[in-house]
Amino acid sequence: MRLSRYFMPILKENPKEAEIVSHRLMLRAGMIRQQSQGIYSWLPLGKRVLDKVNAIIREEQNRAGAIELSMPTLQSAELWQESGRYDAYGKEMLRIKDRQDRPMLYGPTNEEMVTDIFRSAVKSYKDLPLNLYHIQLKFRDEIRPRFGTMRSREFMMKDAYSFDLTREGAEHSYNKMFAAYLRTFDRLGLRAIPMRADTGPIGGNLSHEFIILADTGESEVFCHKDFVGFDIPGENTDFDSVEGLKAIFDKWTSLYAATSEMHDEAAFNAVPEGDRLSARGIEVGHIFYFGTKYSEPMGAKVQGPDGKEHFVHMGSYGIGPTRLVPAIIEASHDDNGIIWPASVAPFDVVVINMKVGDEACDDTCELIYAALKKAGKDVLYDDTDDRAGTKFATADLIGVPVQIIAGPRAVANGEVEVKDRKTGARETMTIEAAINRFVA
Ligand code: 5CA
Repeated sequence: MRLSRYFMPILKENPKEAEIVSHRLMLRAGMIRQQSQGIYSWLPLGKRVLDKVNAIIREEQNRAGAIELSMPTLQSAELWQESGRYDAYGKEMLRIKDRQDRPMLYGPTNEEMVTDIFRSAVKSYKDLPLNLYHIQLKFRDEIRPRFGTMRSREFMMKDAYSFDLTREGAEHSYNKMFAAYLRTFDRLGLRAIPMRADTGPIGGNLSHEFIILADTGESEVFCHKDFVGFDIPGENTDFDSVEGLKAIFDKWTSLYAATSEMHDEAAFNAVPEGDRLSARGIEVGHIFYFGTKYSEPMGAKVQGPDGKEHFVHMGSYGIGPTRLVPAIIEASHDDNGIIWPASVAPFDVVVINMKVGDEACDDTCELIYAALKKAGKDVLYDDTDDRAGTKFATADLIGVPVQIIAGPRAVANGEVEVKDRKTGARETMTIEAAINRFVA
């Protein structure tokens, strides 16, 4: 991508409305724009990061055996009347009437709709277990939308829904998502700690929130500090192994960890004082087991091996991609801007032409740009006529992991400078060596 032809509206000044660093940096880097309170456009740079986050979420959901579909944002009120949640959900639900005066709503979550899909097609235990997910916009008319896309009214959610014949089966489905979440957040460069949590309007009594520790987090959390060093389940995790996944779940729930709603002071005080971690955190995921709460009122049942009909046991599993992007920034930035983990960086590398119009600089940059693109890298080429200082500041602000800097003096020697955004380390090397770092 040539920056001169891209759309990346950088702000020079710090936006006054932004209270936390991620919101400030997302606005300054031209990643998002507020359209009305708590409703955002994702501008091209932001969209790239969001897509990469979603790609990782999707890979790990698929690895754990979940199957992707797509459900609409608008839902009919009837479904919610069946489950009894239409009235119970309250003011957070945006209610709409269509031209025939039929009550509709902008979905805050999809338990009812997915249960309806399930009951229309699945009749036998032989088709279980089943886990269906989508990555879709949601709307919750939050009283206090704030911190940009961290807590917005329209936001994206990966929501998965599992169906099993028995409680034991449902627990295995829960453990699959539990392990998938540990892997997902790790691949996003985050350390998320599962904590016992309140279930709120979703319901049930088994639930974990996945929390990232951050000073700007909205939740107050308490946990054993050893969680910070626990091993993440590997790529070869066997998601069909009931014992294997149970062992992962048991290990990750063996020490104290709770959000303030579930906090038990006495249990926390039993943790040796030096091991106690009391901090603020950001909830990036939340998983629930709620048994037959929706399947019973909505009549979602299957025939079991005993020939009888059984209401299915369900769970739901959410991750907030549009919250994850600012959460990653909260965890990874410095005074100059964002520092993206390579896995979600909007570009792998930025090529900075320090003297556009200088033949040697132009040729060198074009050569590097073409070679890296050919190697399948996402490359941003700063070919604008901005001052070098402005280009450096922009490259640091948008947080691309590697900068290749081509200035007249180095280029005259057949060299460029390669800067690591995270460490700030600069290395002068031949043009060929710079390319080979990515191609090899
Ligand atoms: N149906 C269940 C799970 S699929 C559910 O709705 N769970 S939830 O309410 O906990 O939301 C799941 C995730 O969505 C949260 O962990 C959070 O990451 C994200 N999320 C929830 N509300 C917001 C919001 N207002 N802004 C941004 N992300 C949000």
